[in-house]
Amino acid sequence: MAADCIFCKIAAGELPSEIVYSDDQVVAFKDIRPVAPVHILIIPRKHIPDLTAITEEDRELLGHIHLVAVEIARQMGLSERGFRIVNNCKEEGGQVVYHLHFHLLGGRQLRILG
Ligand code: DGP
Repeated sequence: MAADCIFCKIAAGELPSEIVYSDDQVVAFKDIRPVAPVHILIIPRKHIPDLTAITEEDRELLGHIHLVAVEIARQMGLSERGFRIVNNCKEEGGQVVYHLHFHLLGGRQLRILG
């Protein structure tokens, strides 16, 4: 756990959040500023600052995060409609919170990127 990391605190239950999924490796909770009807953040319990900090050791964890994302999407009725998984990496990627997280977005038509 990293000091002063809000997502570490959420994962540890030290800050309130609307958790939709939790296991020994990851926690998923509703984004405080949703930009879509479904907007969930999926985070590893392990403090990884951003996507560039992953190592070979995190290979299984990253696969697990995606399996969890798909399962949550299924539970939210999005697996047929479709959804988006986004990682914002560092400043120009729009990252604000420096604890690795993936946004699960859906429930409305999302614009094509680019
Ligand atoms: P990013 O730009 O990818 O770093 O997105 C950070 C997201 O985290 C942003 O959509 C808002 C959300 N967020 C920030 N602080 C909190 C919080 O304390 N609780 C929850 N649930 N979400 C938060």
